[in-house]
Amino acid sequence: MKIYFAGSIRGGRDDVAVYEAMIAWLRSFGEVLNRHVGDPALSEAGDDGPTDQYIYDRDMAWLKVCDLVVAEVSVPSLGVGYELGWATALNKPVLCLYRTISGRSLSAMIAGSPGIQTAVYSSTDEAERIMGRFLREIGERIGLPPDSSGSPRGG
Ligand code: 6IA
Repeated sequence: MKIYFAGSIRGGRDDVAVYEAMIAWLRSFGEVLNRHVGDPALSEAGDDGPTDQYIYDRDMAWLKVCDLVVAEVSVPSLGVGYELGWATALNKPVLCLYRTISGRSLSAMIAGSPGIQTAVYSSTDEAERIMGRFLREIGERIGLPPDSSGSPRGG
């Protein structure tokens, strides 16, 4: 199962530890294509790689081939919003995870999108339960074997 993980980079790196933990967990279920989103060494400047166009082209290519998208959207990010717009246009299954921080409400363009499942969570355990359900549901829908559709490998 190819998983596209979206999380804020230039929008702010406050949640990088959350992304890192989610990506580590998701990697038991499949290949996380853009796992550097959870790399603490990748700063808010997001400029420690090749050119912006290279990043754009590579991420769009990954978005097109992924089986599903998981996004952590608590820290608002233009790039994540853009990816979610494309993901829904490409008919990819999308799960958005959201914590209510700073009293901010999630954008209506995400919360109101019929192509996006949105879930509010408040702990790592809860996020993992929500992601597990989503992976199982999509795994069954696209006919992937159990070890890559919601049950940890080897367990
Ligand atoms: O607007 P933002 O930068 O917050 O957008 C974040 C989203 O855009 C993430 O979900 C990523 O998929 C994508 N994105 C933005 N910048 C990068 C990036 N920069 N690397 C990968 N994905 C990115 C660093 C370059 C890398 C080669 C180390």
